Amino acid sequence: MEIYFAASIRGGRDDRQLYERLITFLNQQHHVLTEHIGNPNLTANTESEMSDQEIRDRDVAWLTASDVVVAEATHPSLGVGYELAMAEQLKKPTIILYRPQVARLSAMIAGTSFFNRIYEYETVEEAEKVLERELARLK
Ligand code: 6IA
Repeated sequence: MEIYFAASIRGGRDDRQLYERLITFLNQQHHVLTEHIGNPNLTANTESEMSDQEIRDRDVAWLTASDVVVAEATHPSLGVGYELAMAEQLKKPTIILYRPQVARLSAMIAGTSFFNRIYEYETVEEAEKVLERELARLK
């Protein structure tokens, strides 16, 4: 399946290694359209050759083309919130993962009934198990 993986960039890169690990895991059986999210060279302040409008338009095209959206939503990010609202509009199957020990999920996400695949986890192994199970169900 084509997966749109969403996670914080300018919102902060504290969980960058976790994103990379989840993307590598997803790519074993699927195709992640947004591999750059795990890129160590992509910091919150990295200058891009693309304009913000080009980035936004490309991401919206990928989101539209994807089969499923996976969001690691522990670290608050305006971009991820925007993408999740768009996933709801487009009725994309959406898996949302977050670590409650680190942060509470926004009520705007937790309170949206369309998002019926919201999962808490602690370890990356737990997150991988959830992803494997949920993606198998969505196939
Ligand atoms: O507000 P944030 O930057 O945290 O938003 C992150 C989310 O928006 C991710 O899920 C991405 O899909 C999308 N996004 C935001 N910025 C970019 C980007 N470059 N490239 C691709 N997707 C993005 C930003 C410029 C960079 C060189 C810092």
